Amino acid sequence: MANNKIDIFIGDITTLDTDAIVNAANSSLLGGGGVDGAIHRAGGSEILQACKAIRDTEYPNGLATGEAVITTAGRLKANYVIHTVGPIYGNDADPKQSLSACYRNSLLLADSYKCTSIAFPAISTGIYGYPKKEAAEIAYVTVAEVLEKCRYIRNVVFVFHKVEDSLYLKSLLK
Ligand code: AR6
Repeated sequence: MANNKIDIFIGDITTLDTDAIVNAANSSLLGGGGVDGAIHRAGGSEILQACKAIRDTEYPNGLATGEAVITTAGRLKANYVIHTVGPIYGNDADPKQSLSACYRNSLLLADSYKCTSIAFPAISTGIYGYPKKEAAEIAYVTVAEVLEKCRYIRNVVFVFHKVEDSLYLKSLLK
């Protein structure tokens, strides 16, 4: 049962000491607002340098929606930051599929780095406008399914900035 591996945290994802934290980035990988801005501010310039290197060598046209890449976490307590690009709600042909891919690819990437724990923000639910309840459902269903395939991940933390945003996911864990 996946539920005993899933937790909820209310607050700032940059304070967590999970092996990996996930960043709701944009395709440029060069930073932005929201959780992306918070991670780059708290983690320092090492993260941006690593993102630039990945972009220059592997993704000159930017990272596609739903894909994920991994970098150092700089000064953060986490060991890695996984950068994924969520769908822009209303702009994406199949936002459900893309959002699910963000969770799947991030989780599998963390597992391939032998991470035992990972924290996710509510990808796409801020600036990118995804309805929060639908997004929480996709996050939960995807993570529960992909956890079955993970060898190392023992703990997934869903991070919400506000208590009210966490309630639906909390109801799914009961
Ligand atoms: N800790 C945890 N959650 C947070 C934090 C934080 N420090 N800050 C915000 N949230 P958003 P998106 C929540 O806008 O919708 C950036 O400019 C927030 O309440 O960060 O995927 C990127 O560069 C919301 O529920 O990400 C992209 O251009 C959730 O995190 C674009 O925004 C996601 O909000 C990505 O937009």
